[in-house]
Amino acid sequence: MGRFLLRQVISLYVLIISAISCLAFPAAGSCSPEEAVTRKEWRELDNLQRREYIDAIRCLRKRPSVLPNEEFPGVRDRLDDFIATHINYTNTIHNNGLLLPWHRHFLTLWGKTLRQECGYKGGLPYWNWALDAGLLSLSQSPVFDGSGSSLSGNGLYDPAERPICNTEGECLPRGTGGGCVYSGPFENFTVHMGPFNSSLAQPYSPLPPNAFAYNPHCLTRSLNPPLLASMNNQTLVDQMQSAETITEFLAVMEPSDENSLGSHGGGHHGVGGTMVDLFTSPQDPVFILHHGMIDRMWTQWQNQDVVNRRYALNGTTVIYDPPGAPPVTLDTVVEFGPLDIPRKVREIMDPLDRKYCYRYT
Ligand SMILES: *[C@@H]1O[C@H](CO)[C@@H](O)[C@H](O)[C@H]1NC(C)=O
Ligand SMILES: *[C@@H]1O[C@H](CO)[C@@H](O)[C@H](O)[C@H]1NC(C)=O
Ligand SMILES: *[C@@H]1O[C@H](CO)[C@@H](O)[C@H](O)[C@H]1NC(C)=O
Ligand SMILES: *[C@@H]1O[C@H](CO)[C@@H](O)[C@H](O)[C@H]1NC(C)=O
Ligand SMILES: *[C@@H]1O[C@H](CO)[C@@H](O)[C@H](O)[C@H]1NC(C)=O
Ligand SMILES: [Cu+2]
Repeated sequence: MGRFLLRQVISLYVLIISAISCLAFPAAGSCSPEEAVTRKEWRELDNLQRREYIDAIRCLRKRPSVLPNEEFPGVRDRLDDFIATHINYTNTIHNNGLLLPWHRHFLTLWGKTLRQECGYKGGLPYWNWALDAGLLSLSQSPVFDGSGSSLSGNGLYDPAERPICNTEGECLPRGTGGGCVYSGPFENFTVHMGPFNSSLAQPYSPLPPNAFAYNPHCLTRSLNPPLLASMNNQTLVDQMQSAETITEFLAVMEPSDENSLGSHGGGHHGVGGTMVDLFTSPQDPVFILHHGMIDRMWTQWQNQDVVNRRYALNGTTVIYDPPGAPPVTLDTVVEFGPLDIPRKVREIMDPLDRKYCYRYT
């Protein structure tokens, strides 16, 4: 009798404990595809939805930062918290095994902040660059047409724009702008940090000097259709989707060789200007949409074979995967500065995890 009672007490106890931990960790488990928020391509949003997203970004500019301005002079508002965080980790989250997981989480934190602090209701939009990779002029793209429901168009043509060259002295054909963005919602949009020389992005490098200095200047672009055509076209999308391993996928998306662009680099250089600065590129609003497409490519590749691909990783935690750098594992801890607690890579691998719960069209 007594033992029976004891067992009942124990099961009641277990019940209470699990109820409490359920409340404390409501994010545990996974959500169904039906519950998931759908992330759509920019063209799939109507003008009103596009403007809601644009307004939400403007709202971030009006919200106070979490990082203190005395310590981070370039951080003037909530958007800048994201920029400073990206600067801080640049040399550990690019051209290596962390590109995909780190940026997946960064995008989600961005979306969460838009919803919680700026009343944004939709899913994050993405930019399917393959739809624009055949255009002679990107002003034909709804993302860049310069209208009030675009993310603004080109930068002013700057005849003095310097070509971008790699460490082997090979230079990319210059883009069509180079100066300040002069149309659409982000005309004369002031950004606060950078630019930094890409030579500062090196394995084990310290942060650039004055990494968080205040240097107000306009958002610049230099749209480059031929570059986009060669790095972000549908053939390459198909090649990524038919990759057998994450290593093959990354070889197209973002080779760790610093002299090849991949589709990740192609999107950055195809937009040009601010987007080419490895440290501060999230200052261009199109950054989130470009990385949305990257995350979509990864998600779709993972979904083709969940058993073998959900937790597939390759590469290191140091930019350009130098020999001897620590390999990324599911237990690697990634940090997000003031934006979130540190996370294990394992937590970031599944978009249908409760803490994410999104899918792509
Ligand atoms: C942007 O700057 C240019 C040059 O200073 C100026 O002519 C134009 O009116 C500005 N546009 C807006 C919307 O402030
Ligand atoms: C970046 O630094 C490299 C090496 O110090 C230098 O050769 C190059 O001119 C710099 N580029 C810019 C745009 O300042
Ligand atoms: C896509 O880009 C690759 C690599 O630059 C190129 O070989 C291929 O011909 C391109 N495909 C199309 C359809 O433009
Ligand atoms: C990871 O990538 C390296 C270098 O590309 C390759 O040699 C290795 O086989 C890959 N490992 C896995 C598990 O794919
Ligand atoms: C920058 O990274 C360091 C080391 O990981 C961390 O302690 C610091 O909080 C980070 N700061 C920001 C602004 O992300
Ligand atoms: Cu990045």
